[in-house]
Amino acid sequence: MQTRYRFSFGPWNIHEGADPFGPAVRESLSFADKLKLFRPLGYEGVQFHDDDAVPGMNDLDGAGISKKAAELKARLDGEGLVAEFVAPRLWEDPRTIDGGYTSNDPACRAYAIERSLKAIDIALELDTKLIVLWLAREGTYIRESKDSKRSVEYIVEAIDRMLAHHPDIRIAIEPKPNEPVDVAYIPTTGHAIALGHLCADPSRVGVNIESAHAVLAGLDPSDEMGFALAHKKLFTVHLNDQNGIKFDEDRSFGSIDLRRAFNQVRILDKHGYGRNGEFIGLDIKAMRTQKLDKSTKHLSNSRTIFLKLLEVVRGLDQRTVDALIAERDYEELDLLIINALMGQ
Ligand code: XLS
Ligand code: MG
Repeated sequence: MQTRYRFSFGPWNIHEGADPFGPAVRESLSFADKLKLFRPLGYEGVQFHDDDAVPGMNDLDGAGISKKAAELKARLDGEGLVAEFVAPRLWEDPRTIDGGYTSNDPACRAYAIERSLKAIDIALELDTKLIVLWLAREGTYIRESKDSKRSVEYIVEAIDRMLAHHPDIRIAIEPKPNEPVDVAYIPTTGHAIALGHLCADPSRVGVNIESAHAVLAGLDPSDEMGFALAHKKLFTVHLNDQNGIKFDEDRSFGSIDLRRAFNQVRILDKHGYGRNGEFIGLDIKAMRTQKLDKSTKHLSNSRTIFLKLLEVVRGLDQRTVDALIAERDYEELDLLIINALMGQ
């Protein structure tokens, strides 16, 4: 039976084009307007940062947060959308300047944990049990500023608090090797999976693999996905593309290296990713040069590219592939794949 894929993205993927060297170049769309775009673009899942879901959450008490989240759930229902995950945004508040869970200031560490527990409360109201943890500032600019062993223990303590907060929530760690910090403590899929085994309930800790983050670590995203699949840890994905080891580009899926994208689709489809409700999540940004009225093409294009690559994957003559593998004729297999990608 073939998987029918469902697609998701986050409201931050419709973006005003600001970068570290220049301001916004497109007007902001309201959150309500963004929500209306999902279905026409072919997406049914919404990825949330906690404060995308409940703006101003730091100023609300538990009841206030739940009420706002319940209102959002009704709006999602009205648009025919579901929440895929909620991610605590632990990188903008002044209390997270030196990291969240690994901050050297105990009050800041306490804030990061409290904020994460509130993100779980929001997720439960939105009827999702998946929490994504991008550990943006859990790392250092200079090694001497923190103790790397103690930092890993702090992250484990924070995750254990989250796991204890609700018995059904699952945590997908999104590894990234650098940016915004110089060096992150959980840079790769392997680190994230190993970290999960230090936690109180490893079965509820997995990964969100972002293609670009794997490339930034000098790794192949499809092999990272295979590693996670072998561990039954691929809770979700952030597909996109990345032109080499530089700043995080979040380019449209397949737009830089089509064969690398093909191999991600191949490994996901071959091993039944999506059959337990996992989404094909995108994490992509329109180029800064794109005009406002055409600034969602990266979303439709990425989905189209995924589905076209899926046709290529499923259209391969597996007997020929197997015969070439048996012959160890990888030169011919190479040409066969390239021809398939060129539509021949
Ligand atoms: C940033 C992250 C993004 C979200 C989730 O690189 O890719 O996934 O912010 O927290
Ligand atoms: Mg991401």
